[in-house]
Amino acid sequence: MSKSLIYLPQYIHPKEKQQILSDLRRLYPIWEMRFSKNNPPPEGQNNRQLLRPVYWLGNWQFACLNYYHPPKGIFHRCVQAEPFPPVLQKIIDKVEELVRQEFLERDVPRHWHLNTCLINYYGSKIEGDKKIDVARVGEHKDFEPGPVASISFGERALFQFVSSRSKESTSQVVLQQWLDDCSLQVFGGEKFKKHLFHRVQRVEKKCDILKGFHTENFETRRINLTFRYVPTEHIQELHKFPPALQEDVGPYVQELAQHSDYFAEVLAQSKTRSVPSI
Ligand SMILES: O=C(O)CCC(=O)C(=O)O
Repeated sequence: MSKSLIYLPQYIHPKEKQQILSDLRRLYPIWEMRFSKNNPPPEGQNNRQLLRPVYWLGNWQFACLNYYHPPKGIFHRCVQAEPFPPVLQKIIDKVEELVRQEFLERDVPRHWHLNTCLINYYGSKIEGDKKIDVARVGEHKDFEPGPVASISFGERALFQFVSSRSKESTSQVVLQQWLDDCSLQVFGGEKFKKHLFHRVQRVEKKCDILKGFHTENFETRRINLTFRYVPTEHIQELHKFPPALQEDVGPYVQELAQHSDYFAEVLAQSKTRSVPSI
């Protein structure tokens, strides 16, 4: 029978885990703000920092560019970014095969392939001598077309699919799943991708801290990688973005460029090759 939700514990082999975590230890995740000068918060809202440091591979969807959101929000949302390290690419090739075998054809768009990866770091913020647990994600949908695949490392997380909240009632949990270390979850289709929202309610605290990641003032206890598909024509080099948007993401790119040759080149190109506004 075809599926639209898969959960496979121990999908990642311990050797692959070791290699992936060592690749991730070379990255310097950043803290993004939700809004920016040219994309200010809506009336009555303040700008805010995301609850966790993040890193993106394949293409970077900066929060202040409002994420990829078809049908209207498709241009100037996805900045071309670093490729997946080889071990991840190999795993993702296998996941794509699994999806093509198991999912209904109508739930897998033409040209679908997992070319985008959001790396979320879950844990506690360290402020002076206080630790503030921020290991959660509020209910939302992922708007990239087709199935989304998710790989987890570290402490297990309580992941929930929920029906949307209305004015009268809070959201109802339709299905929940603990996502374990080394597990793979894939979801797609009308119900899990289009209709329901999903959220991470909490991450266990069994003192299994993940060490050696460049998450400043932050104690990481879970790392989750979600793989998505953005049509390649909607992924653009930063120097082709409108100057105002380049200005908004400029500080983040500068920060990334301090530790990434790739983003150092992106920064150089955005200084020399940008098309001036008319
Ligand atoms: O951490 C997870 O398991 C899910 C993350 C998530 O919902 C997302 O990246 O959109």
